[in-house]
Formats: sequence, C-alpha cells, structure tokens
Amino acid sequence: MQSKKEKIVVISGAGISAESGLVTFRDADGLWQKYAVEELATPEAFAANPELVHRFYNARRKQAAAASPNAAHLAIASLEQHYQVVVITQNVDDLHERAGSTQVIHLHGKLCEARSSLNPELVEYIGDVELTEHDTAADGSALRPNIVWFGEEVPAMITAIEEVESADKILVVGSSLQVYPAASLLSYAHHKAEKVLINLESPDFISEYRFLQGKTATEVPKLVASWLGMAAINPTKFV
Ligand code: BV8
Repeated sequence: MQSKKEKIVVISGAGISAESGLVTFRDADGLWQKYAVEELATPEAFAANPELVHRFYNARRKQAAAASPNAAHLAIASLEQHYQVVVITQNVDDLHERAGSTQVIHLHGKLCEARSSLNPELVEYIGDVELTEHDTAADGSALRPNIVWFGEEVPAMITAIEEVESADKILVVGSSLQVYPAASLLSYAHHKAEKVLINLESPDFISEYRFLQGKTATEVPKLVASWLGMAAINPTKFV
C-alpha cells in the first residue's frame, strides 16, 4: 500500500517572478512606483478609463508571455516527484504552470484570461492578445481582464484556506504580504506544519515561519533539494 504523500502548499508573490524579469509591485522599480493603484487595478478605474487599464494589462500580458520560468518555479514543480503540491499564487502570470506545476490556484486572476464585466463566471482564454475597450464578452458586456482588482472579492479564498489548513509544509515565497485577504493565509497553517518564508527582505510575518533571506532563484532550489532529501546541489541544476 503506497504511503500517503506529504502535502506541500506554496504561497507565492511577485518576488518569484522578479527573477524572470517581471517587475514586482512595491520594489523601488515596481509597478506601483510608476502608477497609482487606484487608477489601474480597481473596477472604478476600468469604468472610468478602460483604454488606460487595457493598456496596462496588455503590456503586462506581453511581458509575461515573453518571460520564462526561473529556477525557483522549476524547483517547486520538481517537488511533485515526491509530494502532493498545491501552489497558491498572487501572481497573474502563468510561470508556475509553464514550469510544470499541475495544481495552481490563482488568487488574483490570470493575465491570459478575460471575462464578462457582468458575469465573473463567463471567462475566456485570450493568451497574450491585446484587448481594447471595444471588445465584448459573449453576453455583450465589456470584456475585462480576468483579474481580481482592489475592492473585489477573492473567489478562490475558501479553497485556498482549506489547502493551507491541510498542508504538512508551507513555503511562502517572494511576497511583501501587504495585500489581504491573501496575506492572512499564513495564519491558517496547522501548528505542526513546517513553515518557511523565503524573501529578499523581511516582511512583517508570523514569527512561526522560518525566514530564509535571499533571492528566490537561489534559496528555493536549496530548500527543495533538502526537502527532496538530496545533497545540497547547485541551484542551476533546475535551470
Ligand atoms: C477585498 C491583481 C473585499 C492585480 C492584486 C487597509 C488595510 C488592509 C487591507 C485593505 C485596506 N484597504 C483595503 C484593503 C483590502 C485590499 C488590500 O489588501 N489593500 C492593500 C493594498 C492594503 N484588498 C482587496 O481589495 C482585496 N479584496 O478585500 O475585497 C470584499 C469582500 C467581499 C465582497 C467584496 C469585496 C483584493 C486584493 C487583490 C488585488 N489584486 N493583483 C494586478 O496584478 O494587477 S494584488 C497584487 O498585489 C498581487 O496580486 C499581490 O497580491 C499584491 C502584490 O504583492 P506581492 O506579490 O507580495 O508583491 P510585492 O511587490 O508587494 O512584494 C514583492 C516581494 O518580493 C517584496 O517583499 C520583495 O522584497 C520580494 N522580492 C523582490 N524580488 C525578489 C524578492 N524576493 C526574493 N527574490 C527576489 N528576486
């Protein structure tokens, strides 16, 4: 009888995609340094200036499509050899999937999808195409990015909480933990679960998490190697 695989939940943020060349939100060169959130990532912004919001997401869609998964994404995907792995990402790119992760929950939506402005369930795959304010969904409403904007509910939150509660190991990687309710996921970890946080800087987080300071593409492969029971290996092995 095959023994049940341990379950790992990975909670990722913009810091894991940073090493694939995608700018983060709050770093010095981040998106919110150039743009006001309220002007771009809210339903009010889209209603007021759909052309500007489409331009913002069209640019990010192209950048994400041109980016490649890095050693951190690949290492996380390799955990599936020996563990049940669920990735809960705040990122809207598809780098985890392209690295080979098969269970990925996108808390805040996906750049490669668009949806009806009236019905959040009416979603279509759009890849890396550019949207304009003239594009409409099947129900005739304005087609909008399938992204969870500020002030909008996070539909996948209940599922995400259930995954965290049942995890044996939790790895939080590349997030400033500034956005809620996503950041609150850390508090749902079982007290016996192994908890690790990898980040360039030390965000405010629950002290129960072991903090490994450094770049995701360097630190994640090392942690994965230890979890896979391998000798410390050169992170480039995952590239
Ligand atoms: C909701 C899609 C209610 C958009 C995103 C006051 C206090 C607390 C909360 C609130 C408040 N006022 C309002 C709120 C709620 C609000 C919120 O949290 N606001 C924040 C700004 C205070 N939240 C919401 O509005 C949410 N909805 O509450 O709805 C509701 C309930 C019921 C019914 C109706 C309504 C919805 C939030 C979702 C917003 N959408 N994304 C898009 O992508 O364009 S958020 C977006 O920002 C990301 O998805 C992510 O969640 C967040 C960015 O965070 P990070 O990923 O952590 O990125 P960041 O740049 O911040 O940090 C990167 C980290 O990586 C840094 O620490 C850096 O050091 C590190 N790093 C960088 N490079 C590397 C690295 N680490 C390692 N290696 C490297 N190379």
